[in-house]
Amino acid sequence: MAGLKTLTMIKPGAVKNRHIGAILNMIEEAGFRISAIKSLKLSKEDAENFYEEHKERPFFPELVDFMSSGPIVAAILLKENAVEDFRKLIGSTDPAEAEEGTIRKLFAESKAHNAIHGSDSDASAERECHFFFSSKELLERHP
Ligand code: IDP
Repeated sequence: MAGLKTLTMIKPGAVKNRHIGAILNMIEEAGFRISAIKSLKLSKEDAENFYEEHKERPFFPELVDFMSSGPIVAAILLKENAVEDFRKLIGSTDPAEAEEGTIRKLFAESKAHNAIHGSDSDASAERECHFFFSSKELLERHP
């Protein structure tokens, strides 16, 4: 059975451009329950660890610099089929390829500065939720 949770980050560009409220509204309107949420600034080391799987990619230094350039909002989202449904809501990595009405189409500035993150599998969601939240904050609630 598909998992019930996913992890999102509203990235520094979207926070700076004051899109937190609009993005959280879209997330709730799409049927996700926000079960944990916080605003914080990642260090370079935090960003390197979070995106460890991309460390050999040419864009890795740019990604780490961007993700540690300002505050982000991290949240755990609950819904049936959370990972797949949330990837649909955010759209393709490159906003030029994202469908109309998706969060990245509306708020991303570029492929590198693409407004929002969504876990790409249930295993990633599990790892990423623990990256940001303590066991007390990780209380399972029904979506
Ligand atoms: P995803 O976030 O849609 O799952 P990934 O391929 O996992 O996309 O890449 C992680 C993040 O790395 C992207 O969200 C984007 O911020 C950045 N990124 C991916 N590809 C490029 C690129 O070609 N140039 C610059 N940044 C990129």
